[in-house]
Amino acid sequence: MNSTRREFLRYAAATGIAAMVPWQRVFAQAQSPRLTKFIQPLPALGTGIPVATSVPFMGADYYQLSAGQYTQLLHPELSNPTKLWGYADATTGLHRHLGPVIVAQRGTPVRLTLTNYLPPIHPLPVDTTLPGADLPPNRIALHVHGGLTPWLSDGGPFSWFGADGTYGPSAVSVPDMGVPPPATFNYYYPNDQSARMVWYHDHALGITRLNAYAGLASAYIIRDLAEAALIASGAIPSREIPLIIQDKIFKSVADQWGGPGDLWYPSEYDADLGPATLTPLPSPSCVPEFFGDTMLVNGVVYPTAHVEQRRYRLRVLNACNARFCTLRLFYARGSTFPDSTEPNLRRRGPSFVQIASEGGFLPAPVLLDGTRDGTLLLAPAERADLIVDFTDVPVGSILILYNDAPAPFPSGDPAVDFDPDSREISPRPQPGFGPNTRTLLQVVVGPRRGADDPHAPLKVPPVDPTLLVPEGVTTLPPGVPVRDLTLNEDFDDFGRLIQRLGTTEPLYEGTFARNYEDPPTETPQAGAIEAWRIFNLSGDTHPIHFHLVNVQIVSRQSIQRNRLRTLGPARPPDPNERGWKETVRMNPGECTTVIMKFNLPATPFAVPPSPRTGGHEYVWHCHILEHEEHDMMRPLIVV
Ligand SMILES: [Cu+2]
Repeated sequence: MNSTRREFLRYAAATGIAAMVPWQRVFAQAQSPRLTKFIQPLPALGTGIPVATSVPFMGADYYQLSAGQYTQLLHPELSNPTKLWGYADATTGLHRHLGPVIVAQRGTPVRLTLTNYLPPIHPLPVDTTLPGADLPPNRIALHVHGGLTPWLSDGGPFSWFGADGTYGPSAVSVPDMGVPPPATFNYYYPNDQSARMVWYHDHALGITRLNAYAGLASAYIIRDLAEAALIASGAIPSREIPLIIQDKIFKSVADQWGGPGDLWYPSEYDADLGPATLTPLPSPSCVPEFFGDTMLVNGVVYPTAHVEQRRYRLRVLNACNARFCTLRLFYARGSTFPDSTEPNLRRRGPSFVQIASEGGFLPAPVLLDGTRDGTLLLAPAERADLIVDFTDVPVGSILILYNDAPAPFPSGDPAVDFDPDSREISPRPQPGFGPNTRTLLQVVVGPRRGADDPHAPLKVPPVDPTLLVPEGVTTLPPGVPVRDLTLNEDFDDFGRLIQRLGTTEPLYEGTFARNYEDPPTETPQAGAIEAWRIFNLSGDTHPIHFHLVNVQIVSRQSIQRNRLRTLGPARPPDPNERGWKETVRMNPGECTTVIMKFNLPATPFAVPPSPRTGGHEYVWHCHILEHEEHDMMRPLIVV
């Protein structure tokens, strides 16, 4: 049982709201079919995951992408190919789940034309009571997550465009490329950022969680000369494997949204989760979080990677809607099925050395040795750039990439991981098969073929740009303006759980929470430095994502229960949270202080203000997509 949520609800009960939360109900109401683990190869960049192609145009790399519906068999034992929405290179029209990846160079802008071919019926249940969700469901807004992007190309929720030629109130296409044809939109990305892996995904108002889950997401890799020099010297391995992690549920039986093999997504809110004061509840209804039961890496269900006895660079992205992941390698229990698919938790595999996060290279590499304190934790949208050395792993060894993060985080119940070793699940999950959210990837180690790679001492370039607060310091520089903000959990008009951002001034009775569409309150000046102290008054850890800016975590500090008062010492960020980030875990009962500078990107055209809000319209929000959409997002308007 989720003890913090239970605690929260006990608090709610003490204040007059009676509620009970059976943990099972937080989770899936349907279950994926049994699928054999690790019988498909891991798609690699360029050979399984397509890379988008570009042509030179107007001083930029020019991409033409389309968004459309297609089907793909994601596991040979699924009874049918899965109906997906996704991006495709318009020059090939080839759709593949999680493609195409954009590879950009620092200093070379990208121009992108996206054409919307999506059909008017969404493949997933749409709750039309969410703000904006009563509009046609085939609306899209392409957001480069982690990009330093002019607001009009940021793909914010109100910058959507429909397949029917309609546009959202903040949709402003790039001004120097002419008026785009209907159902088409032009974007401009300066790429004036150091090397890093960002990603792009849909962000349209009211349907972001569904569009991203249906497949509108891919990676966007920015390279630069400093990184190239480190690779050439052998300080960073040249063999690079992206690992994009997602959790899904596949239908076993047909329903009104699709047939067996299609993606399942909840359509009913469980009244036991909250007081549910209004009945009937909306149907379809949003849910507090979506947790899948079947894990995909690079778009493939339970894949296998074959590596040589060498060093590799793994570029990990948690692209789940709500699931956190803890990641480490264990040796498999044995070499024959099903032991080859399950970890031996007493035998740790090679360590990770983390060299970069969302905002580029860390100030120093961080060893993650797979012990309890040396486990990589990634919330939705967080990234980790890892070096793993398989040189001394015996040929023929089988390793399992293992995750045991509770869902919801941090206090979910491990019994719902479909762990075959759990005594709490009946019937017991079977070793060797999904559903199972603990085993993500099998790695088979083979002999090195060809020459060894160049080796150089592992080092990383200086953090770019220089940090605003020196490392090891948990106090703010004098004179920096501080905003106090809040993360809140209560109930919406139907009595459903709702998560919202807020200030410390109540706009509504009994809560600091504000709706996304309430007037903007975070309106920094362009070029200003600000510190935000964000008090988490809810029961969950929220990965808070900032558009436009990278932030530096200054400290985390305990807070007095449900009060805006800090207690005890300020703790520095974890070693692998130093440097720049744009998605920051904010834990329950803590105040997280971040500092950032609101620089706007340079563009070859004049950037008009947002017609809807004025200024440069961005957002900040929780990246648990079900939270973001209901309604944990606020405008960020740079003036
Ligand atoms: Cu959240």
